Amino acid sequence: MSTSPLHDLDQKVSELLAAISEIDSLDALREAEPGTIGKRSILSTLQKSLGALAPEDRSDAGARLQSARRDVENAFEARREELASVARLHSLEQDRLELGDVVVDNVRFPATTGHPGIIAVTQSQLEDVFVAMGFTVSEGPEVESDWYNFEALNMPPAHPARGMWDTFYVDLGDPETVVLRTHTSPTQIHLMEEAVRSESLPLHAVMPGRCFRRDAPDSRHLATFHQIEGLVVDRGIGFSDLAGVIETFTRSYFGPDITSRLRPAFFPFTEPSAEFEITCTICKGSGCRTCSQTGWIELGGCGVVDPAVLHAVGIDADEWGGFAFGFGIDRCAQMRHQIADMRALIENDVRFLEQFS
Ligand code: FA5
Repeated sequence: MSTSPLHDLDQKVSELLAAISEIDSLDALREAEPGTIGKRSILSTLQKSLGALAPEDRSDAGARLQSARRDVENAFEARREELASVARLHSLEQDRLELGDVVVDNVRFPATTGHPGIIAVTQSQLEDVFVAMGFTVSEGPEVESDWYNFEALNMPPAHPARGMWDTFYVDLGDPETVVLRTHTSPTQIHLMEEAVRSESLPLHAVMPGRCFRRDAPDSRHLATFHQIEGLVVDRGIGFSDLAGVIETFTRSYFGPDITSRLRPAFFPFTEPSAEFEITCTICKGSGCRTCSQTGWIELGGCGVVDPAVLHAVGIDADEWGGFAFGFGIDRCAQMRHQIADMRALIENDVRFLEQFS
């Protein structure tokens, strides 16, 4: 009786698997592949020899050989992934920059590590305060359509209140239809739309982010600055809930010694509306250049969400109400750290920045 061509198949397969696991480069792996599973490989030779088997033995033997081939192919694939990941790590290691001390004219300047900037730190402190009060944190786009920045916020085209924000327009689509957002309020609209889509009202969220206005930089203004928006949409919400949140925020962020006040104001998307001010921390209220001699600094605007805004996003204003606010993050940082001129935040003077490391 002649021996089956597959009598030592298991042995051969283990030898092949062992050999594959020892291949130590992607090039060597590529070279080994044709000889192992290609046309002239042992496996293909065995495949051809199956023709000599009795017809009733052929299908079992074919299945065994197929399974052996799959094992070997899988071993190639697994080894390829291992070697590729080793190669990736190696290349990352090679590309790594060694940032050490710098020596100039025999003077050694020690290497320093970076740290988050004052605005990033302030933003995360503000988020922490609001998260502790039960708010979630969301972000929205910095480039907005006219609809999100103005129209959905109850400012139809040519509405005079649009003049409250000196706007940068983006040269896209029809003229004056795409803007760099002038405030974080459009993110309210995105959030409410999403809550309506996913039927997930009520909503309690803060939305930090960068804003842009054609404001001439001065001691309290920059052309690129940051706001943190707040929005609550719930049942039975009123102005007193808003006042409570603002009071809690002021105490948590600035401490119990800071006095705050709400003054009646106008925003098209809230009614009633207010401006939120605190005692100027630079002059402690006696009047200085930073607060234009008033003793107060405006940190943000706020109010009860106008039913027209709820209507624009398809929320039933008879069932739901809400309040919203938008505070300047740069202003909060300025007041907390008593920075007399906000332009210091963007001058990149290392001596200034190092104070906040
Ligand atoms: C608004 O932007 C409203 N969207 C706020 C709001 C939200 C009202 C929700 C009602 C409900 P205002 O233009 O006043 O309002 O800006 C709010 C705050 O952003 C200001 O008090 C100030 O702290 C900050 N801010 C505004 N413009 C600048 C600027 N150019 N540089 C730095 N901070 C600024």
